[in-house]
Amino acid sequence: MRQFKGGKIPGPFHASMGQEAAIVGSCLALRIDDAMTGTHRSHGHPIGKGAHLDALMAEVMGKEGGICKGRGGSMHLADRSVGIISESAIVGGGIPLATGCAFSAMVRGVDQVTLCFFGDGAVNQGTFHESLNMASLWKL
Ligand SMILES: Cc1ncc(C[n+]2csc(CCOP(=O)(O)OP(=O)(O)O)c2C)c(N)n1
Repeated sequence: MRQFKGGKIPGPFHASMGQEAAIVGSCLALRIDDAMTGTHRSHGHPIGKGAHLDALMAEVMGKEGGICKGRGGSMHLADRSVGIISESAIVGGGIPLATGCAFSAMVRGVDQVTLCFFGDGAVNQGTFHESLNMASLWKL
């Protein structure tokens, strides 16, 4: 937050302070090859999944050395090397991606788990209801 106020972080900045326990509790149960999707606020989540802090911080600051070469910024910390398939500013956007990822694991016959983070606001989105419907039908 200090860096943002000091003008070091480009674009908007949505802190995930206060969400640490949920991140640690859920990510510790995952393997590195398990998948995860996050939101506009998912800063601590890649850390929980095992991402390297220097490349993560470089991404938040929009630098070339970042996990997405600084093109994604703080709302798109998708570190594929630790299984994060998407972090997105589109509220509810990660839920169908997580459903598709879980479907892919089922088709491939692997025991890979997909963890999907979203805020309570996303529950009001069609993607939430559609994705849960499909997940239930396909028994994901
Ligand atoms: C599809 C979509 N609609 C609206 C917005 C504008 N928007 C950005 S954050 C936000 C609130 C999200 O609430 P919640 O999912 O509970 O997350 P929080 O920021 O409260 O942690 C909204 C409506 C958006 N980014 N995407």
